[in-house]
Amino acid sequence: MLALAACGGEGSSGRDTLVNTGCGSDCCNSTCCGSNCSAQPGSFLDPVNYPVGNKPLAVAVGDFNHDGKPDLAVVNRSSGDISILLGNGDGTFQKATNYDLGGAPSFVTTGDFNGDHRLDLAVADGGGNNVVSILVGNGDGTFQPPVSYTTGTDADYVASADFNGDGTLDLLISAKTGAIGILLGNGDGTFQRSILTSTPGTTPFVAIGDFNGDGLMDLVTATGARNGESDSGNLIVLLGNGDGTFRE
Ligand SMILES: [Ca+2]
Ligand SMILES: [Ca+2]
Ligand SMILES: [Ca+2]
Repeated sequence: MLALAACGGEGSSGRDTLVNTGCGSDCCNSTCCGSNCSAQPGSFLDPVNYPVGNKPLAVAVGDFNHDGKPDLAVVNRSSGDISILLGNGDGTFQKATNYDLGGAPSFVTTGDFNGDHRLDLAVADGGGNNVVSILVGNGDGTFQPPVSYTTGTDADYVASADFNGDGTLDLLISAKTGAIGILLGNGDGTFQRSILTSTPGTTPFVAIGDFNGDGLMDLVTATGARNGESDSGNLIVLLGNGDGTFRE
C-alpha cells in the first residue's frame, strides 16, 4: 500500500493500491478519528483506493493529457511497470493504464524533455540495473516505449533541472551510496553519458536549488545515521559548476 499523506505509509496488508490522501478508519489526527473523519476543516475524507501494479513506490503528478486536470504516474517496483491514472478533476481518477518498464523502478519524475510542450517521464531503477528510463509523452495521456540510459551507479532517485544553463532539462540520478549522476539533456528527449559525483551522503534524496546566487543549480543531500551509528548527521551542499559537475 502506498499512502500519499499523513495516515498510512507502507501498510502491513501488502495490498497493491494507491491510496488517496486521507484519515483512514485505523488512524487519528488532531481533528478527527476513524469514522468521525469527514468534512472537518484541515482534515481529509476517507481514503479512496486505486489498483495499480505491485509494490508501488513513488508518484509523480502532471497533466499528461492536456485537459487541465492533474494526472498521476506511479512506479511499481515488483511488477516492473508504471501506472498512469488520468484525473477527473474532482479528486477521483480513472482506472490505471500500465506500461511495462522491466527492472525494478523506484522513483519517477516528470518534465518536458524534448521541448514539445508535452510532459514526459523519467524513471529511476533502484534494482541494481543502473539505468534511468525516459518515456516520451504523446500529450493524450499515453506514452512511447521507454528508452534506457546507463547511469553508472544505482539509481534510486531521479529529478530534473537545467544544470548547465542551456535551457534544456537535465537529469539527476542518485543512489543510497551517495553517488550522484548528471545526464545532460540534448533537448530532443535524449541524454548524454552520466557524469558521476561521489558524496558522503547516505540517502538517495537530493534537493536542488541555486544556493549561492550564481544562476547555477546546486544540490543538498544528507548523511543519515548508518546502522550502529549515532543519530547525528550532516547536510552536504554541493555547488554547481554549470557543466554537470559539483564541488563541496
Ligand atoms: Ca489531465
Ligand atoms: Ca515532451
Ligand atoms: Ca541543460
